[in-house]
Amino acid sequence: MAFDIEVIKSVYERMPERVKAARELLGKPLTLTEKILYSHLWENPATQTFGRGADYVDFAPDRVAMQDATAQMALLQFMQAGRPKVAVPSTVHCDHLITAKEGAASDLAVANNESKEVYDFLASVSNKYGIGFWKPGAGIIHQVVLENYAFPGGMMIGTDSHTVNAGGLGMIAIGVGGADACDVMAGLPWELKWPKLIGVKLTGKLNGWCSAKDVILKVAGILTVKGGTGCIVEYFGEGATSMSCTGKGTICNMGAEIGATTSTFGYDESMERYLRATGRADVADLANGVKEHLTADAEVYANPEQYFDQVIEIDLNTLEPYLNGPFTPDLATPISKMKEEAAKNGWPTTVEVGLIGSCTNSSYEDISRAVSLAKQVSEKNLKTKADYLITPGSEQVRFTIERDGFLDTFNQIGAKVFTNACGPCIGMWDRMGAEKQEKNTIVHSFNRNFAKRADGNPNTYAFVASPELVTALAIAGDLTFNPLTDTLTNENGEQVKLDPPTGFELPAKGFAVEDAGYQAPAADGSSVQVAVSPTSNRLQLLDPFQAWEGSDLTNLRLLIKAKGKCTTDHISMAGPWLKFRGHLDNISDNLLIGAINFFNDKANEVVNQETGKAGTVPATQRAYKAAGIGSVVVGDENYGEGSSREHAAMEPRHLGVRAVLVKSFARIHETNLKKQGMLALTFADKADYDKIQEADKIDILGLTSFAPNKPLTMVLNHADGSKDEIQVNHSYNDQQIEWFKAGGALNIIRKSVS
Ligand code: MIC
Ligand code: SF4
Repeated sequence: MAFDIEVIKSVYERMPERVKAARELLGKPLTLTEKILYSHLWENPATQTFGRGADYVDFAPDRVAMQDATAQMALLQFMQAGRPKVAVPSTVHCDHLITAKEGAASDLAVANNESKEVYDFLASVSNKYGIGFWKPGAGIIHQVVLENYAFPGGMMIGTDSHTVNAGGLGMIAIGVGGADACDVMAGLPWELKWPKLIGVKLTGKLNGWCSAKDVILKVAGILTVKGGTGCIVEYFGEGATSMSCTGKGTICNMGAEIGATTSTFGYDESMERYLRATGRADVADLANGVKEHLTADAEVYANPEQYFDQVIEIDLNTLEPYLNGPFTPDLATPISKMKEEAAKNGWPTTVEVGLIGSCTNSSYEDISRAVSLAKQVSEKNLKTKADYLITPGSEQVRFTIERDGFLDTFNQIGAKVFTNACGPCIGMWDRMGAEKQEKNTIVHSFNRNFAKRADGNPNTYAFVASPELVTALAIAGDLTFNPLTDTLTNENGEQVKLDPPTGFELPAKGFAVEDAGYQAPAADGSSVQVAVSPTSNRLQLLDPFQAWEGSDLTNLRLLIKAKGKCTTDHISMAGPWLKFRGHLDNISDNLLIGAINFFNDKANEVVNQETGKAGTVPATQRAYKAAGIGSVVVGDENYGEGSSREHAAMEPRHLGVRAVLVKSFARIHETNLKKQGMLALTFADKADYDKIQEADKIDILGLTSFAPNKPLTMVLNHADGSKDEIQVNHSYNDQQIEWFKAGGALNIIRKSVS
């Protein structure tokens, strides 16, 4: 039986009437997205319609998922909310803290030892508050959620940007910061700006070398890393229904890379097959009973232009495999153009390592298709040129692919299998020689390829592709090898061509697993003790942030004016810093160390304007804090792109930064800043970015009458005595302004409890 089947039942019971009411209210046919959103409103029935991209709306999500690197902060906050138990089903997944080095068995043992304190903390908090706990080695959060918890028509939030993966099973699943998760677990509504809707019509059918990954790689090329901001993407058409459920998951998962709030697909037979194969026939039967509510009304898909804000059409019959990168996931190059592009841009073309797996591409289908290529190595007397590494997404997938002989085939081409965890995808990869910082190329089936992300080397050129293409390029050892047209020279000196990949949507013998790694919480956790040592360097209880002083902010210093791309990896790097995710003061030592200073083009070097001396960003900010001086961070477009990690908002808050002023924000990061009581501001005129000078003293005026839709004023007092006054916008609503005034949203929950 599926977990929490009662929750699913009650969602399906109320769905028909809520969908009907929404259809009447809107007076038009509904998209799937609208059906799910309207049936999850905090207040039902809906009495008003909501403006897309305009209104903030309260929702009641069905569940919460957290991964270990973000759960620590989420749960440290939840512990302060004073509730005995989580209000909705919630889970914790230990997947981010395991370094990939030697291989699964020994790496897992090292992590269990190194991170024991954190795992024990997460296990005991989970036990106490009724949270399901997935142990290290059980798998990556999103794969485990897809296999066990996701259900068509449901709504969930998760403290990881790739929570959106569950859209593959027809959910509205959204990545959030830990403070948002804390609200929902505490039984409070969850707020989101009503999204705009992008429809993607998939015609034709995937064939040959193309896979679901290529659909999202192409979409990323079209929409770019910020094109989906504020939008939910709904996929439909014959190309959608003919694709596997896990393929849909891949598309939704990587939808985080276009900034989309989430992506989803209507319920269809592929989802039903997947539910049954993963032991959830009960969910499939229930879903079949409300089928028509789990997809859009027919009129919508027949005339999408009338119902979506933007429509994109992709013909799967003519789609080509893509390679996206380097350094950004939206630089999309079809494989047939790679030779030309690589030469033009001077990208190194020898592929050193091919990596498959991760939360977005480790389904049975993905692995079986990659294995069909690995098999050809011996059949065609080839030799694999690059290293080949695999991170399975879950123990269930790993156990099943081992049983079916796939791991043996991979072993024959010299593959190394890492723990079922994030590993290299999040910089937890002890790659030999990376410290030499040599220019090199890797190809992987992960989501993100920002500089330094996989191995810490800024000169690693990482390209994202399907597991099939990654395997072919690893065999060839050449980024410009086009398996559709090119041949390889085998060990006998003959020219051979790789046959297109083939695979299985689901295992013919069914999935199998001996120990999935799940630990159920205590029925009554009230006597469970949660201990945090005051001398720990991994965990630190949170002190409340100070409330707003009630006046305008004056004489602030510019901490850094960041130039160009500034993702959450630049603001709060992962990899070696993941170990401090439960200790706010320690992790604050990575604040903005990856951001490029506009004034010297260097990372992690700014001038302390009080002393005139150059120093690192965290040290300079600590000096301002010690002197009681607030500061401002200035950034470019899509600031805070990438992860949901709220550390990127809590660190500046903890160290005394008062405002972040940028050309535009990524959604999750903007909310995280607001939640933590920071000022998240945007330039009314983007050209004003150029007016910010290094030694400015900055005032923020208008805070005593801070109100929705009313811009604030920033005065830039330049060192030469001149000044500029600029208008800065914000998107705070009344409630968010209260968070600012209280010094953070948590201070309000805390107050309501005490
Ligand atoms: C990522 O893919 O960047 C991560 C690591 O999963 C993050 C979460 C984190 O930083 O802990 C995400 O995507 O939200
Ligand atoms: Fe883990 Fe990578 Fe997936 Fe993030 S994208 S959850 S780091 S596997």
